[in-house]
Amino acid sequence: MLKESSHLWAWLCFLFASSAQAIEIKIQAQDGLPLEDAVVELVSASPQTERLTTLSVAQKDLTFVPFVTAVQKGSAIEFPNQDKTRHHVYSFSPAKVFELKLYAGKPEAPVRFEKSGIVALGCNIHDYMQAYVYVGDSPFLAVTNSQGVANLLDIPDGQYQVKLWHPWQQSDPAIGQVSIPLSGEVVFKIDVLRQQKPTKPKKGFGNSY
Ligand SMILES: [Cu+2]
Repeated sequence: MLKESSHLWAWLCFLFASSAQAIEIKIQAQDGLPLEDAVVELVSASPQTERLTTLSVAQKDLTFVPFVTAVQKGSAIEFPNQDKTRHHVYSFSPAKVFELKLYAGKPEAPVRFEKSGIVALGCNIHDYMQAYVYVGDSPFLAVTNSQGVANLLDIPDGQYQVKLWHPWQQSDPAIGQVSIPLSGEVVFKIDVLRQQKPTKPKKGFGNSY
């Protein structure tokens, strides 16, 4: 009887152990302060099902919102224009070369990102508009919020490599490791040169739009 119940217990433990978790990973700059707009990608050695999404990078007040977006390759992004002026969004990055010629409102089709890498976005009309799309191989991706926290949902238990990226990084961040479920708080650091996020220039420039 004792033996059977311990079997049952082992089976229950197995059920729980093979679940998926919502986890938090904290990213700091080298000064220990929280770092916003950092990409966290968890890479598993075992194959994972795709989690393709369609996200949105808006143009609002002559600024791309959000500044950094992360998607799995094969996913799409819409570029709605919420300004009164027209924008002309483009990228010359090898991971995705495209342009959405001058438009107002919503362009006809979302742009699909098929190749992993960093895509730098610009606008032909407004040079100061800049943003980034991180296209990852893995389905497990998140961008840190203003508290420097990346919220990753439904991560299957197991071992992962942690790849990090930030637009202001001064060198490629070291690749970390995590084991899910996490056993405590996980913090990684990225060495960045802090800057202002791109916004429209102050008075006297851009007001005519
Ligand atoms: Cu523009």
